[in-house]
Amino acid sequence: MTKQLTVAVVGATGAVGSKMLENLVKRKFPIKHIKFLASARSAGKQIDFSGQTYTIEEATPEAFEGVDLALFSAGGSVSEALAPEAAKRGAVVIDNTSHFRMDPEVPLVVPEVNRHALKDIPKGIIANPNCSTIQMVAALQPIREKFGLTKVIVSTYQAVSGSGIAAIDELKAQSAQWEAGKNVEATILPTKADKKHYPIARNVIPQIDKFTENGYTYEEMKMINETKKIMEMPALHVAATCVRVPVVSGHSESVYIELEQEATVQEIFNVLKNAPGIVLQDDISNQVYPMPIYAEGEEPTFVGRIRQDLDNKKGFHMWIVADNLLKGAALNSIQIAEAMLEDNLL
Ligand code: NAP
Ligand code: 3JN
Repeated sequence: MTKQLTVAVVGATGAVGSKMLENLVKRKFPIKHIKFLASARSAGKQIDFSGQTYTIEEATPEAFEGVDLALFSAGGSVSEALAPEAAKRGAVVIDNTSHFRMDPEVPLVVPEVNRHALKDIPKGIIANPNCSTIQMVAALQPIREKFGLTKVIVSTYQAVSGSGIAAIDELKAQSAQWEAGKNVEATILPTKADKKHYPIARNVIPQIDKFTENGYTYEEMKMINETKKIMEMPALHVAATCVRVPVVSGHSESVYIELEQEATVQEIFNVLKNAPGIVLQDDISNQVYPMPIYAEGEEPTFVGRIRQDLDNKKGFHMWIVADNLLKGAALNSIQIAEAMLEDNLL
């Protein structure tokens, strides 16, 4: 019989947390007892889960007593403060924030790519990568296994849901303001903390997260550093440009790769057709290619528009799309927990 777990969802009222709850039910995750944790603002409010109504609790260290599995998506500072408290009380933590991702003692896991890393969790914490990184490495790993990989250059087209519920609401409000001929109000993007805010309706914004000192944004540096860590390829050349687009859910990526060995488009099709978690959507004669509107609510990572570079036989271009709140966040976290259960690590 499958082990039944006591699960805590931290950030249960958020964009990622609500997808966690939906997918725990959808995937029939073995739950004995579940706790819904959020900020003091939400404590005492009601939340529906699997046909029943529960009360949200404030996330405190004591809330993790008796918890086997804690799924965190309430921001880096909450994870910094509370993930070690949960782990100290015996919970396995799967953290969706960037706080622990580059810690050498914390595995950063996409199960299709580096499931083996789950065997060693010295801090009791596993990090879930950034959404844009997950879908890219899921698609690149099977290609890398067959042909080797030396370089990755990616430009992203990221949906507003990556920036939380408030950003989804803002895109919807701005679209309505445009339609009504009213002034468009911008208060959230590119980041809440920045001095300037730009509209996202009818716009694209070439900034996700704040700028680092080298001119790349934190989102871009996450993609660069996390890709190298997950693929265990510190010398891989990676560059990223991350862009916000007026799409509610589903991140898209234009990716250029260089392989160690020569390959054909047909050989890459053959590899991706059999790859776990990947759906090949590439039939240009019938205009078949991945698009975020069709990826929303779906579990796989979709890949299409695969072309050989015209000047480099080892160079290939492709288009990768996935639901950023599912494979990019909640689903990947649940798949990590499922893999641990299967391997008797939880
Ligand atoms: P969101 O929609 O704004 O939700 C934030 C959640 O965090 C809410 O449940 C909120 O509870 C809770 N929270 C805020 N402050 C808290 C506190 N002091 N203590 C406990 N809970 C608190 O944001 P989201 O899009 O779900 O993202 C949440 C976090 O997930 C992000 O900050 C990021 O670290 C991570 N994330 C990861 C990815 C990824 O790429 N893997 C993608 C998106 C987000 P209240 O309702 O009570 O305020
Ligand atoms: O903007 C996106 O599309 C993805 C955003 C992810 C995110 C948002 C706020 C904080 C993260 C993340 O997971 O990298 C964080 C964080 O640094 O924890």
